[in-house]
Amino acid sequence: MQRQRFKRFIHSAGAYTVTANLKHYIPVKAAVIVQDGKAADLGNLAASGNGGSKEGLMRGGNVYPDAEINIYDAVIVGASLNKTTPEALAAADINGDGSVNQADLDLVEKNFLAQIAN
Ligand SMILES: [Ca+2]
Ligand SMILES: [Ca+2]
Repeated sequence: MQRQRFKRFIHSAGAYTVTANLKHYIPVKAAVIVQDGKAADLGNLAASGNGGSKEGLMRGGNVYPDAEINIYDAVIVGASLNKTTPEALAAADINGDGSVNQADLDLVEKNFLAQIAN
């Protein structure tokens, strides 16, 4: 997982959707209303309500740290399914919920599919 912080920006008044795309991570996006001449604070763009994790991190899937999401990542998560050892959690608990389960494998799949769609 990777923490992304965004500071304030000033733009023309209106409603915007701000999207963060980072290679190997599932995009997050948030709606923001900008008032004329005022700065808009996005807060944590990777908050859970924007598609990020409950810790406010972008969700990834690149657990085998090569240049892509592929079968190696799925194998690592699959081999750690239902394990709660510190090693398994460090290696494959992608969403940081304290267990390695289908949700983590789903993140690998979702990120893999997003990657090949781009
Ligand atoms: Ca990988
Ligand atoms: Ca998990």
